[in-house]
Amino acid sequence: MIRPILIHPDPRLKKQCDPIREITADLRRLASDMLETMYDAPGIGLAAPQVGITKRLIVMDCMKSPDAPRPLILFNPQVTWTSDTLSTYEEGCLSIPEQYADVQRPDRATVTWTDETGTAQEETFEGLWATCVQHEIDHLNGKLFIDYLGLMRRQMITRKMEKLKREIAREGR
Ligand code: K2U
Ligand code: ZN
Repeated sequence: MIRPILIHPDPRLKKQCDPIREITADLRRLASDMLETMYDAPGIGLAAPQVGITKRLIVMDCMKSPDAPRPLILFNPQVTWTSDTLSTYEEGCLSIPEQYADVQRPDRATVTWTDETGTAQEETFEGLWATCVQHEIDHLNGKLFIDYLGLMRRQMITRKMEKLKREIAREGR
């Protein structure tokens, strides 16, 4: 099912998420709900804290082409290597709607994780996948892309999100 995505500021988006000890049916259901929620947004990545679950789980599909989706479910993802070379991408975030800013990150990252079958995986991502996986793993450590911006820019975006949340709350009444 499609789950509501938390909007910044929210304490659950700033938490250090808990490691997953056992891949249960509930966690596999959460992962499939997260993929459904991500495609609906639409997005190319989503982290569990964004749907209010502060556990170390992310999903991604930076599909190369629309007819070749490649949904990935990553439990306890860890970056084990990053390139010295950096790339800049104009990032957004489903928890900070309509705000975009250039963020510089290593252009390649090696990640290890456990997949939904319980199998250990390792892959070196590059391009948009590298940007996306680092953006999602930041979410598991309570870090948002606006944390890479200057204080003024971050405060301006946070104030815009607080206004948006007030408007959503008024609509809801
Ligand atoms: O984590 C999220 O909020 C989903 C992010 C993932 C992402 C952000 C920046 C750069 C790459 C991935 C996005 O909102 S998904 C939306 C999107 C779609 C296409 C390209 C970039 C971002
Ligand atoms: Zn995000």
